[in-house]
Amino acid sequence: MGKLVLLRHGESVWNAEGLFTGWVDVDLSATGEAEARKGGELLRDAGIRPDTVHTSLLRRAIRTANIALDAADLHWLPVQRTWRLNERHYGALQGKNKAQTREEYGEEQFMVWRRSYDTPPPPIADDDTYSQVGDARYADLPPELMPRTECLADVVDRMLPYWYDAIVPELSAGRTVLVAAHGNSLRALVKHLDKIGDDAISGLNIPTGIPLVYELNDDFTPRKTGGEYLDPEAAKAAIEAVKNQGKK
Ligand code: DG2
Repeated sequence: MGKLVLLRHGESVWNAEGLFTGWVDVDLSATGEAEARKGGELLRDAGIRPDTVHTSLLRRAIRTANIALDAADLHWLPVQRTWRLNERHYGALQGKNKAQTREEYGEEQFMVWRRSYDTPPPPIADDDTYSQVGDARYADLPPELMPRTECLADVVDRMLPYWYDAIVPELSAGRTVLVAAHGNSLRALVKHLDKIGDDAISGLNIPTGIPLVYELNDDFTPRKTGGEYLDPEAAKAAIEAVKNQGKK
């Protein structure tokens, strides 16, 4: 059985500004680029050598994989990209400031939108500046699958087919697989791997740029629940920071 390495992209410019991002295709900040490089160095230093790479269709995950692989001298690895690893579509919240949203709607509603399992934010209008309707990269997506908003349950539903069809066969063949994706698409995958309940998943946060390694049993259950961050101390602090986003 191969190894699974999960990597949330480095800090994006909208992470730095405290904005809900979702499917908006923002770039990495300079800090995010440095985090991605560090992520690659952590892989290299731990002697973890992915055989294949999977990313979302979003620049922040694509560039993170490129930068990390370059740092690990693995820039030549084969890569597959899919909308199924995209960040959760944040609906009408895309482009909105997290702290202002929390202030306007209150902590409870803010956290329902951010972390509840099955309540999506209000849908985004097709003519909103931050809508992805009409974006060429989603041209092959059947129109009825194009999200206008998503809750985490929706992400689990659209991510799992890719997990079973594209990633599981590679792991079964003994390959080490790197998945470069997002806070919430990785929360969906970790929920599945660690069998985290619908309520408990609200407490899970994934830090930017720190590889999380899962050794798997033959039935794809993790040898160690929660996997292992390659820099556990940095992960602890960064997880706390993600948790507290939107608080002043
Ligand atoms: C963040 C996650 O996604 O935000 O969409 O704003 O991982 O692509 O930066 P990412 C966003 P939270 O759900 O943690 O607020």
